[in-house]
Amino acid sequence: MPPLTIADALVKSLIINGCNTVFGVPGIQLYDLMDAFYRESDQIKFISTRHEQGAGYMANGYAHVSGHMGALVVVPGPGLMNASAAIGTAYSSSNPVFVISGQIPKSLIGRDTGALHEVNGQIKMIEPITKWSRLIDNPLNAVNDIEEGFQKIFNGRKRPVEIEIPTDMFSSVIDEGITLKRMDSNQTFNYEENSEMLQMIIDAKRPLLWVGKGNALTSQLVTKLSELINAPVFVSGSGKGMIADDHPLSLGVPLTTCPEIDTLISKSDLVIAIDTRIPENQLDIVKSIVEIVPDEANLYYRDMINQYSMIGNVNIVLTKLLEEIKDTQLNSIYSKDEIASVKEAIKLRISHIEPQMSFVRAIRSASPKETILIEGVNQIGYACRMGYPVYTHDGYITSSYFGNLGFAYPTALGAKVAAPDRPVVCISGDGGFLFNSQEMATAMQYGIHVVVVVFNDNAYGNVYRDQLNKYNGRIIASQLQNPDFVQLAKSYGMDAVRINEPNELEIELSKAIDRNRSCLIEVSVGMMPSPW
Ligand SMILES: Cc1ncc(C[n+]2csc(CCOP(=O)(O)OP(=O)(O)O)c2C)c(N)n1
Ligand SMILES: [Mg+2]
Repeated sequence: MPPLTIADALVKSLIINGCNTVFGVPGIQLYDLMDAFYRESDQIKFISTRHEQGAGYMANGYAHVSGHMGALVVVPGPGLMNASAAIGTAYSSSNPVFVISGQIPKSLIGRDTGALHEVNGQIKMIEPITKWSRLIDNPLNAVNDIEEGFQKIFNGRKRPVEIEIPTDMFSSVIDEGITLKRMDSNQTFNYEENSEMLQMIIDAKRPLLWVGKGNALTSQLVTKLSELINAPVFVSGSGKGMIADDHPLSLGVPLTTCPEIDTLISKSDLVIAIDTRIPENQLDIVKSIVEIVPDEANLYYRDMINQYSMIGNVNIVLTKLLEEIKDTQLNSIYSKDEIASVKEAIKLRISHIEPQMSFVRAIRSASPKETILIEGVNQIGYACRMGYPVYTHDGYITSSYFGNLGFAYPTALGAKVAAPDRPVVCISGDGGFLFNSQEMATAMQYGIHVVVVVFNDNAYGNVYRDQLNKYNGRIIASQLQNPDFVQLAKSYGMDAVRINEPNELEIELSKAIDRNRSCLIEVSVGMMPSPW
């Protein structure tokens, strides 16, 4: 057998740790790594994209839906920088993406010689958007370093990690006695230390759950907890679907324009925040928080309210919590009618957002329950966040607090790779779509069939509207001249159609989902009112 190199060890470790797909763009610093991928190509697939940002978003969408991890391979410098908006999105969305970046030759690092793709201090650049990063430049430690990367990605908050390997190190031979290991989650939780918080939950008369993103088990546990303690449930955008939206206790993403919601929050004596941060503009009406978080307590609201933190694997904490309280007399005093009337008030408020809600209803009725919807940063996307009901824990993907244009379409492609049997629908604006429309080529090359709905108002529409309304019509840099989207999509070999009305959208989307082929639906729209 030929000796094992760092490149081989890395590719084999990816496989051992359950990764069967990587996204990326090759380049000269990665040639030895690419050759190692070639040797294992029956076990791990390399999806080559048309821009590193596209690859990063695909890894993000893949991580979100697979519940495991996404993997991204990029050349150093511009490759990693191109991917950085996507890595930042994965960071903000708590999606685990294993980033593998090349590096310039070991002897040149830090010398500022102008080596191809050099960014002097590259690792510092990536630090704020990864939970851990490491330059691997010593064959003696390489396997330990790689294993530490997997250990970090599987434990605590799920966020990107990055390793970077100098181009001349990939072919370095590692000790042949080394066995590559599968890493696992090893988080524990000391329940006794948290008994005070348990009592607070038992005592609460008006508990409220506020839930961020989690996996299928988190969703089951959250639903059980809400039923057991009779607590209404708010979710963050990324948490949509953690409790099915047709559940009587589900109140969706808390609108800031609904007085009934403000009243409910301000009358609550305890908010139980499950892996989420309470939006700052709603924090001032919250009295007390018990939060369940995987890593560190959220410090930013500590000075403003009573805050208690249970830190540990969220599913372990919730399982213990349910065991402890299942035979206890609880104190929640909500009546069914009270919660139902808040639900009704929310529905009414959302129904006034037009024309957006007519499109949202059309999208929902055309999409089977198990559909995965990707909410782009556009006017229909904002309305979806408020009014598109979700029934599965992973049925809705946002860009979280990054809120970045361009994330939606490639993220949708990554989601489809992870869930090939489920419909995936991407909601985009004309502005956002052209940030990464080149990935239509990747979709067709690899047969990744999502439906993208492009709402075309020939504008960065919400910017345009704000300039019109808030800046007295001083329109600057917000009008767009677009290509013919239908022709553009067809030139890639996709199905494409242009329509105007919500009822046409329902028909065309339903047909496109049934065909399970790549499709672009352009919807011509005009200016829309603010939903806020
Ligand atoms: C990366 C990035 N750049 C700029 C913005 C600022 N921004 C927010 S929404 C928006 C306009 C979006 O236009 P479009 O995708 O056409 O959607 P529309 O508002 O027209 O519905 C812009 C420029 C952003 N959110 N992200
Ligand atoms: Mg637009």
